[in-house]
Amino acid sequence: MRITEMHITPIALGDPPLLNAAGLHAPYCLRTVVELRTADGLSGLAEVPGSVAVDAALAAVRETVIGSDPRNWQALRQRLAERGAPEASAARGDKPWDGRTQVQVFSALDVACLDLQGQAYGVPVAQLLGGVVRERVPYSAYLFYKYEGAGGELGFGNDPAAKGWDAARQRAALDPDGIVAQAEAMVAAFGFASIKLKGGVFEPAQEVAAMRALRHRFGAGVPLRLDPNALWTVPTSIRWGSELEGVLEYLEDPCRGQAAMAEVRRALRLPLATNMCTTSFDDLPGSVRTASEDIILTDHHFWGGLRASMELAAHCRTFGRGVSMHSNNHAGISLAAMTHLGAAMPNLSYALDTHYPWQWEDIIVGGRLPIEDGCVTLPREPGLGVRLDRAALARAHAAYVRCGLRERNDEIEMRKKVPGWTFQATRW
Ligand code: GKR
Ligand code: MG
Repeated sequence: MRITEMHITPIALGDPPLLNAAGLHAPYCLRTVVELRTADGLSGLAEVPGSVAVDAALAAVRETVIGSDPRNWQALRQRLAERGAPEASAARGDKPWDGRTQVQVFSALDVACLDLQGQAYGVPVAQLLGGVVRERVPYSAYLFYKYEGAGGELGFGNDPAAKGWDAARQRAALDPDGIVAQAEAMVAAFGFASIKLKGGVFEPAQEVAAMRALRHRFGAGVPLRLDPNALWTVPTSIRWGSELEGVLEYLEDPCRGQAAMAEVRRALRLPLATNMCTTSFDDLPGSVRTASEDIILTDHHFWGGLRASMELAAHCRTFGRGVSMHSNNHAGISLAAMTHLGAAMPNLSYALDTHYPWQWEDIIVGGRLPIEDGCVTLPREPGLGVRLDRAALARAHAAYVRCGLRERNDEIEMRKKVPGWTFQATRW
């Protein structure tokens, strides 16, 4: 089996004006779709966060990829590493999302090769990762403070006919009542049984009040999480974290770096999770030494693929960490990949994050994957179980060309609303 073609297609999908620690989401989120084709007519897919840097890094390895056997991933991985190894965690940057490039090349190729392998062997990717532990993978509602509007070509909330979640996705949510209303609509539409709020937007008191309002509305049976994306100091994290003891399932990245997280963790009776202080294998010795978190949120896009995330899960089991998953905006190929990983990970201890409800478009045959009772059912077909809708891909690529965005920059977007606004790595 030989890879004969590698296609790299940047796309843009509509994204509402969601607020976070680094500013505001642009009207489109960018993704890059990678397709590997084999001589015998198979097509293997992957999707990664989009940027010109990622696209260039993918294009730079095309010659290494072409001619490779996708069933021999470790051999291809080694050849790729000789050209440029995945970056260490220091290159992650200080934004809520991971700024590395090369590691996404490994992720994209790992996933697309697994998709090909699964199709060649007639089994789902989850079986290649070790076997299916659960057929229905639980996801969490992911709430955001947001401005009015839906983003993309829907035109900032000017669809008065929208109902249910489609209407709620357009509405502003800037205070605890708005967050509770958003949660009600999202839970009603998708049946989520856990709820996360993206914090780091308003002063801690306001975000803690929103968590209390959610607790009041949904009760102790619905686990809650808050993620200020490391914007709090250690004293702030301890002060407001102590208010959240008994309210949250876990507090995610209240402050920055393993030493600070470890200090907060020692002071609180509240589990801490991270996708910011322990983000790659070179962070694991520090995580063990400092005991910086209880739960590591893997993300196959940034740990180097699905197989790397399974390796991480084994470390988590060895060192007594819980494991779950982080997300950024994504389409159905990534949702399928995350679901195979969630289906195969024996020690998955929490519902996974997903931004999927915030988008309304997709690029896969059959349209959007359903989320029911808060779960995505593992696709049954061999490989990832999703196929490219080429007309939808062409539309999403045309949107990419038209929109002019070439990398994510939430600070620039925020300045359009709040002139002079600047990102601060630590704010409160
Ligand atoms: O989409 O604005 C966002 C999030 O802030 C995202 O970029 C983060 O990476 O969801 C993420 C997180 O858990 O930190
Ligand atoms: Mg996070």
